[in-house]
Amino acid sequence: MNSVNLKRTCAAALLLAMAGAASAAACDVEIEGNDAMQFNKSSIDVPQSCKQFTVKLKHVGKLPKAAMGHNWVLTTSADAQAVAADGIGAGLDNNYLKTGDARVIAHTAVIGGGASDSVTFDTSKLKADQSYAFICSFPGHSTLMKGTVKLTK
Ligand SMILES: [Cu+2]
Repeated sequence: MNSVNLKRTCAAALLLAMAGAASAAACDVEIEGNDAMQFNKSSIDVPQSCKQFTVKLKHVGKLPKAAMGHNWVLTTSADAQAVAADGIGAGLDNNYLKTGDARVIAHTAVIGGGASDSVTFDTSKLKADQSYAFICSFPGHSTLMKGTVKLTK
């Protein structure tokens, strides 16, 4: 094979690899929380083709979890604010979530600056016709730290 053909072959292989990466659904996502009480995403798509989906939460700030802790909590949109309100009394040790709260579909631990945590859930827990939300249930955070979750094809 001459070098021109070799280059063409390599380019074709690269294109095929890129096409493969684009069509395969990503079954995980990373989301960041910061010291300004913000997530860096306002929506997350969960592909139906994934059996399980993983959310990795990274706290890119410096403040400790007692002052600026963040978690990632998945509920239906209708339940989100009530879950946050009921979580306030649960305290940091319970990740600001009422113990055994059946409205919580998935959640990470509350983490502080520099830390990460992840949660993996079965996508069968989500219905295509239902609207879902994610929040941080640290007291006072869910008004700013929230977004939507959608099951996508
Ligand atoms: Cu938070």
